[in-house]
Amino acid sequence: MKLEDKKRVLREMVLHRRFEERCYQAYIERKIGGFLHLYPGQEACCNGVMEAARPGHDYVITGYRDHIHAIKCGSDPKAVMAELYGKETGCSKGRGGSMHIFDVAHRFMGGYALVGGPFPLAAGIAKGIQLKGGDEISLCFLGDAANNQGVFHETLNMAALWKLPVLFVCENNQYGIGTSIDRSTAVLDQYKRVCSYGIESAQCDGQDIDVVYEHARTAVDYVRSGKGPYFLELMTYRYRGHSMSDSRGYRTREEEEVWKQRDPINILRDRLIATGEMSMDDFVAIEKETDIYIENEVIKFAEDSPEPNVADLEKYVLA
Ligand SMILES: Cc1ncc(C[n+]2csc(CCOP(=O)(O)OP(=O)(O)O)c2C)c(N)n1
Ligand SMILES: [Mg+2]
Repeated sequence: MKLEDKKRVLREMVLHRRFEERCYQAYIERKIGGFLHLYPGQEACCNGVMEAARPGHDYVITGYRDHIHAIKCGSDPKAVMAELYGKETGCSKGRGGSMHIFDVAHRFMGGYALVGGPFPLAAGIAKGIQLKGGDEISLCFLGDAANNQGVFHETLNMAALWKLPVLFVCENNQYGIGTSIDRSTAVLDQYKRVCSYGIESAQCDGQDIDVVYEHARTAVDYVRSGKGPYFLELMTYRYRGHSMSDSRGYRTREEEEVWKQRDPINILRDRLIATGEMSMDDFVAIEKETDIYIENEVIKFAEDSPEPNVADLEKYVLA
């Protein structure tokens, strides 16, 4: 990644972290309802892969932990926050909420609540690209536990058979809700599971964005050149609970601390400081500017936006 890009991405990752932490606060204040799955700890995954791809041009689909993927594709953080607030100005007009961020204009093809649901949709998008002859690729970001759904295997088979331009990104954060991967999954290395379909794959550190970026470049280039699907497994960790009602009784605080020692934002920040590209004061200033932006623009927009009109209840409902 070029130096200028690294500085920009650090700023973006700070926005992603603070945006999510502000969502947590808004949920406690009962401004946001329903389910809320947060992304802190995993920022290098989405950012590293998307820096190697073409946000807004390539199609992206993911599960319910979806706010940051949408923002990375180009969605306005204000429209994402308004969606979480259930407001008419939200990117799904307040009808979707946290798990159903959607922004076709930026080719963010949605967050989905069904675990594994996006697998065949990502393959379908890739088939569409193939039929039209475009140079886009389809990116499918999902968790480790999603790989235990039958649809994972059906999708891999067809994707390999038809050489579809789809990159599967497994954000392996070691848990599916409160179940650790070693209690749910027979083969712990997810990237090995796709070998039986003849799909190229790799596994790497998901906390260091430079490592993610380099692996993602190989993966993206492979898929875009028409060779078929690729599966990239990123080893990562979510700091907060699965959703909001999760006291994390299934894991130790010591384990969490070990992962926080390798925080993706700190890794990039410290590298830029070590090479003299920025100072700690510069970083603190970025955090402050970000907080002001989130408060004065993002939150304000969501707060000030109108609720959906009750008379419009059936609008946008397809039956
Ligand atoms: C089809 C289906 N089965 C079960 C659930 C309940 N559920 C919600 S999240 C989840 C775990 C998913 O974990 P993972 O794929 O690792 O993603 P992560 O939350 O760790 O990002 C489960 C079982 C669901 N939403 N959909
Ligand atoms: Mg998981």
